[in-house]
Order: sequence, then structure tokens, then C-alpha cells
Amino acid sequence: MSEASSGKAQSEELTPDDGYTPAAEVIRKPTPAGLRAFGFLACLVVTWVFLKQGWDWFQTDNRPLNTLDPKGPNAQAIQDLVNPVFLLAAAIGIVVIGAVCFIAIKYREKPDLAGIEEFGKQTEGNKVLEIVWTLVPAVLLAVIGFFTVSTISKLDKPEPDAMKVEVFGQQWWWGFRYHLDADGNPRTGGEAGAFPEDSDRDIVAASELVIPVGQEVSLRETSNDVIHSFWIPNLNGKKDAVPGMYTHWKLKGDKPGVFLGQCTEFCGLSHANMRMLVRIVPPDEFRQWLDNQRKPARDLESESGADPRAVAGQKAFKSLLCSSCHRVRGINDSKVAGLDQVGGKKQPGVKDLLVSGTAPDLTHFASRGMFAGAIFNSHYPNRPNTQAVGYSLFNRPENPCRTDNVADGCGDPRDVANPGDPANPMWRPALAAWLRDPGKAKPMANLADENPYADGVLEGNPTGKLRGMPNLGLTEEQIELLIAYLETLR
Ligand code: HEC
Ligand SMILES: [Cu+2]
Repeated sequence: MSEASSGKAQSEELTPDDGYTPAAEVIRKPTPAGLRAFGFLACLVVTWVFLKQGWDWFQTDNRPLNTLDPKGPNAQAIQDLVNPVFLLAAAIGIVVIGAVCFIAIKYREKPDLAGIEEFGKQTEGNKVLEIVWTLVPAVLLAVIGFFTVSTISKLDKPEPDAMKVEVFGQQWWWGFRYHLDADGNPRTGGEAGAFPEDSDRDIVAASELVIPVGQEVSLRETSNDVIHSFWIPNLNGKKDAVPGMYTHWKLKGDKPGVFLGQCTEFCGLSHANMRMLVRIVPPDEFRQWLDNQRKPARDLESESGADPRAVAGQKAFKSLLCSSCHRVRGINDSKVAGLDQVGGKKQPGVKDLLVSGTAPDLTHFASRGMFAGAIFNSHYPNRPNTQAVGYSLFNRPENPCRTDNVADGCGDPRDVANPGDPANPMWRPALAAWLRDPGKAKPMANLADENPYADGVLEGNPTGKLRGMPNLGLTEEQIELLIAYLETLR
């Protein structure tokens, strides 16, 4: 209402003098050409975006995280829920968009307004229509809600004979603890939530979870620092790993294969660099893998025929700060636990140095194909799209990648959508770059100006703690020796 009219009584008719324009005349004013062109262009852009997204949907090369490609019963359950909901949504979408288009075209502005009423026939107060369009969506949502809730409640209930593995999230990598019984068999059975106490028999792996095909794995998740979220899209949905509590999840794979995952809860600087992978292998190979993981590391210094460079590497590992953070079982257990004393002075252990209190166990570092949160390859990968077929961890005569060369049948090791295969030769450059400057290879809050807890930690301040691996200022010679040593940790 304009100022001139504001004083008038409600009942009086408004005239153009009052600044009031009748609706019919507003309609009659033609839309400016520029606005029409803009509308047309906007329609084109929206259509293009839809088509492009639709096309991209089906492009999976170099996109290893695909939730629409289930490889196990849990991911399949999600897919079986998503498909009908998606079809229903698509049908409703088509009806709604179709109706909007139909109305926009049929009742569009026409040059000849003769016979057009100011207002069309009004349908307000049509009870039947209103009840129908309230009830139909309500019933649809209730049905979808029912199936959603019942699917979700199935995803974290493991079978009675599920194998128990604990999952630890920390900045910025995942750890896995396999509980073994006295015979070296993985613990199974019992209450889903009941997990055994930690024991010296347990094996601990980083970033790579190896499980047998067809065996359900019951996961108990927690975090050593902030909230993370565990997600292997091909195998199941997401489950948060929360400090101070346990959450439960499960995985099962139908066929051998390698499936990448990603932390999906923002957890700080390198959240996007916090991946993990699941290797699903035939049961006999899992046994072989397990037996190997149970062994402590070889002590190269006491072996007669050991490669002298690897021996020097082991010595460097033990004398440098590495061995205060990373455990190599049988080599530095007491140092990493913070029990060592030098000259009556307590040496820092991993709990003194890191906020999370834990760093990747390196006892079998070279039996893994990727490192640092599975964002770099430490081994050559196979050619893309070949490893899911007949994938196997050991004894693979069909595997063409046997020499240290991409031309000889290996995949490109820089292609980290394609995980390195531990049976292939080691690829050293990423590892060298890591040891040269970890914070450059992967952003980590490990410097004083990035991390308030890091103040002078390397100068002996026992209260300062790091998130991630610090730059130890290694020489090129030290890096080479350390890599020679890491390569022996099979
Ligand atoms: C203050 C503790 C600390 C020290 C000291 C340290 N690291 Fe690390 N290191 C880490 C952490 C934490 C990670 C995991 C970082 C990530 O993935 O985000 C890591 C990752 C690694 C990895 C990759 C492991 C994997 O499986 O992903 C290697 C190899 C490694 N460090 C070797 C070394 C060597 C060799 C030294 C000594 C020169 C060393 N580190 C010193 C904390 C430390
Ligand atoms: Cu995370």
C-alpha cells in the first residue's frame, strides 16, 4: 500500500491515483526480452547440469568409492532400499516437473488477452483434493521410513560366528586390532558387543583390513582423538568412530577384491587424506596372511647374511625418534611403550609424543600396499581393473607385475585410485618423499605454528604433543637406509 492510500478506510475502492495498479494491467505488461533470454538460458543450464550429472553417475573409472556398486550383503541391503526409493522419487519428479512445464506452456503470456480473466477458476476448499495430496505423500514417506529404519537396524547386527576386529580412528589413519585366541585363530562368536581384552597375541595393522571372503566381520569402532567415520562404500554404509565410546558395525564380502574407503567425518587438516582399504581374500590366503602377521619382526642385526644396508637401516630406526612412535614387534617394544631409560632419564614413548597416543605399527609394513592413511602406494599396483578379477594376496602366477617397471605390466604407482599390491615390487619414491618431509607429503598439524600442543616437543618438552608425523630432518643417506629396512618388514 502506498503512502497516499494508507490513511483511507479499508472499504473504499482504490484507484490508480492512490498508486494502485489493477492486476489485469500488471499481467498485460510484456516481460522484457532480457529477462526472457535469462530465463531460457537458466533452463538450458539446469538441463545441462542434470544431464551431465546423470552421465557422470555411470562413469566409475578412477573413482574407487562407489556406493552404487555393492560387493557384499550389507551394501546390497542398502542398494535394495535405494533402488525403489530412487525409482519412486524419479516418477514423482517426472510428474511434478511435467506438470510445471505443462502449466507454464499452456498458461503462458499471450499477446492477445481478449477473453482472459484476471483470475482463473479457484479451487480453494476442495476437501477431496486436499485430503488426497496430504495423505499420498504421508503414506509414501511412512512406507519409505519403515523400510529405511528396518534396513539400518540390520546393518550393525553381526552373525553369531562373525570374526571380531577392533577399529581405531586417529588423525589421520585407521588402525585394526585382530583378537586371536591361544591357537592363533581370530576370535568369533559371543555377544555382538562383547570383545575380548587386548592381549600380546593380538595383531595390529594400519590402513589395510584383510578379511576372508564370505566371512562376516564384526567391527567395534572407537577413536583415539576426534570423531572420525568409517566408510567402505562397496561393503556397507558409514559408522562414526567416537572417542570414549564404542560403536558397532559389520562387513562381509562376496568375492575377493580390494575396496577403498574414506573417513567421512571432518576430523581436521588431513581429513580428506584419511583413507583405508579392505582386502578380501580366499580363506586359505587369509590364514597365510594371519600366520605371517603373528610373527615378530626379524632382528637383522643378529642375522648373519642380512643386507648390510637394511641392517644399517634397522640401527638408524632404533636410534632415531622413529622407534619412540612406531612399534616393530620384537625390536623396540619397550621404547615405544615409553619404558626405556637412558642415563637414568625416561625416554619419550608414543603416548608422550602424539595426541592420539599411537602411530602405525610397522612390524609388517611391507606386507601392505599403501601407507599414510592409504593415500600413497608403497608397492606397484596391478593394471587398473584387473585386480578385482581373481584377486589374491600370494602366489599369483597370473600377476604380470613382477619387475620394477610400469612398462612390464604394472599399473602406475602414482594412480592412488588403484591400490598397490603387496605381492608386487616396492615403489620407493612416495616413501622417500614421506620420510623427507611428512608434513609436505600430507598436511599434518605437527609444527608449533599449526598445533598449539606441539611447542618445542622435539626440544625435549614432554608436555607438547603432535598430531601426525614430524619432519626429523633426515639425510638422503638415512632415508635410503630406512627404506631398505622398511622393505624387509614383510
Ligand atoms: C612423533 C611420532 C612419530 C615419529 C617420531 C615418527 N613417526 Fe612415522 N608416523 C607417525 C604417524 C602419526 C604416522 C601416520 C600419519 C598418517 O598417516 O597420517 C606415521 C607414518 C609413518 C609411516 C607410514 C606407515 C603406514 O603404514 O601408513 C612410515 C613408513 C613411517 N611413519 C616411518 C617413520 C620413520 C622411518 C621414522 C623415523 C625417521 C618415523 N616414522 C618417525 C608418527 C611418527
Ligand atoms: Cu578422520
